[in-house]
Amino acid sequence: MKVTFVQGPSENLAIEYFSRILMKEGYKVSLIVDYQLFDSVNLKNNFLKNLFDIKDILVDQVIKSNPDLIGFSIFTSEYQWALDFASRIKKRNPRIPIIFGGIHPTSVPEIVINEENVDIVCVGEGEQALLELAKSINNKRKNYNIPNLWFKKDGKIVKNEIRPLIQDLDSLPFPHKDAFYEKTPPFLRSHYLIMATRGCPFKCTYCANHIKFKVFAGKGKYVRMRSVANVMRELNWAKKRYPQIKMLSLPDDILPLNKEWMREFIGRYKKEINLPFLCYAHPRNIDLEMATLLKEGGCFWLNMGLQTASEKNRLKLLHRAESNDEVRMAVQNCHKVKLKFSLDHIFGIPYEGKKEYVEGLKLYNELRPSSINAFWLIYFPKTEIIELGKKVGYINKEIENKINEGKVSNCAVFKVSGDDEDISRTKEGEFKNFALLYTLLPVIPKKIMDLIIKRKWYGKIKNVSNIFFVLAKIISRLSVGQVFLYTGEIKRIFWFIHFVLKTKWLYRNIKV
Ligand code: B12
Repeated sequence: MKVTFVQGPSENLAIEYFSRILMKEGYKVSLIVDYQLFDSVNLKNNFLKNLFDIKDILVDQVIKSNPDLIGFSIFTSEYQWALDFASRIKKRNPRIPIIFGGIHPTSVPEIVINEENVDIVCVGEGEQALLELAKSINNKRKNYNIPNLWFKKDGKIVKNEIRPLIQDLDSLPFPHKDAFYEKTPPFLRSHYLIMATRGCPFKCTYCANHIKFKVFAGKGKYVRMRSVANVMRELNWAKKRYPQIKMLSLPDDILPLNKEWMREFIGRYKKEINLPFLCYAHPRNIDLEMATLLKEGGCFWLNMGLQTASEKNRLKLLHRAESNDEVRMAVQNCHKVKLKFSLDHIFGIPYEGKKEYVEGLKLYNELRPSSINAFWLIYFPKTEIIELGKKVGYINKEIENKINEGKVSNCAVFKVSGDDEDISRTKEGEFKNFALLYTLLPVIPKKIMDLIIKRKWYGKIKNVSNIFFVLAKIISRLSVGQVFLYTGEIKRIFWFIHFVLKTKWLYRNIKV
């Protein structure tokens, strides 16, 4: 029994967990990575994309890996890519079942299961479901009653119930990192990806969490944490196995969920691992003790969402209850202990406009974060904010269908190509000046910003081209010593180009 996973260029923890679980049961796994050169959320160009497209070669590799099951783990941004890939596989061999799982199929399973080239959909957590599916395929006895899975059977769709959420995260084995590490050069393995939690206590209207919260209602506690001992065991194992690791990324929705946990974690982390790390938090979690713990533990970057300067809109439109004073406290605490932090801001929130963006300039100039991530609102399938988008007329039924099919741009930074749907960006030109100013604000002295606000100079910047955004981003990263993010990205692209060209050459000349 063999499962082959197909994935885009980002390391994927779900695939790493599944690989370990399947291997422990004696099943074989393999991973085919499509580097999607010039076809990613933030870097898209149709000419270059076609030039570096090796999908058919990769499909050949999938078929040659001789799988009994093929799995895709999908965000909305990857859905169309995955459908294209699946259709190419089916053309070569229609008999191998294909399963789609991840946040996109969990949000809109009824759309995904109706796709011609998708046989099975996983709604929610995949660990147990995939294992049971592999067993049934291995035993040559088709089992259509596996909780969390939807099947196609005799022209009908079998929808199984959702199984209880995994409560004891420590019961999971450590992710099989080698799956991805074998496909990447050593310099890309210096950044260790690990999650200590599952779930988030907040239900922001633009985020996928409230969808999962609904899907898993009545299926056990939604917000779960691994024990500190379990996380430390993984980190100590990883440090020994991958000595090249230079930093850690903990992209949990909110890492500092529990103070006791953080005290214990940071205490051990400092002693046993002592590498810089980045993580995400909610302003309400960052009191002085937490900021101090993070700083002392080696957190070199903390990211928090604010999304709008208007307290009223934050609560009413986004369902975020933190007040501006609470945000001020969190920010002051970070400044006090010299913890670098960024704040996320969303442009294009329905009912917001120039008035709120000017309010934002004032608030951010008072808070002076290390960096501001100015994003355009992306509407993800089934998120509550879609209803607001409909009310203000940005979204109609046709656009909603496109959102559900992953056919609108998922680039939060700027519009990537002309044929992408515009939605909230219809007024992009009008708001671009603010986005540029927000990005540059941390490097502009406070007094000059005050002057720009007082004299309303923000109104003078118009029709900013994307290149200025890129430059502004680079300047803001340079100012906080994060150039390595760009050098890393450039190295990554060159390595991918080299890999793709080598693969093409080998296929043409040696027919591997
Ligand atoms: C880590 C992370 C990243 C990482 C790694 C991405 C990756 N490829 O794994 C990075 C930083 C690269 C990233 C980037 C982006 N991300 Co992100 N990311 C996350 C985060 C925080 C954790 C995901 C994770 O690894 N979870 C741990 C694994 C084990 O659990 P899981 O993903 O929930 O999967 C479970 C089930 O879905 C299922 N399952 C998953 N895959 C499969 C496959 C099969 C075959 C089966 C059977 C089951 C199954 O089983 C899993 C385990 O139970 C989530 C938020 C969250 N808490 O989930 C956002 C999230 C997934 N990201 C999101 C977004 C929007 C993005 C970006 C588009 C942002 C942007 N505009 O640039 C990019 C897109 C990158 C891309 N490749 O297209 C959204 C996706 C919304 C959507 N509808 O698509 C999320 C949900 C955040 C949110 N709050 O809304 N992200």
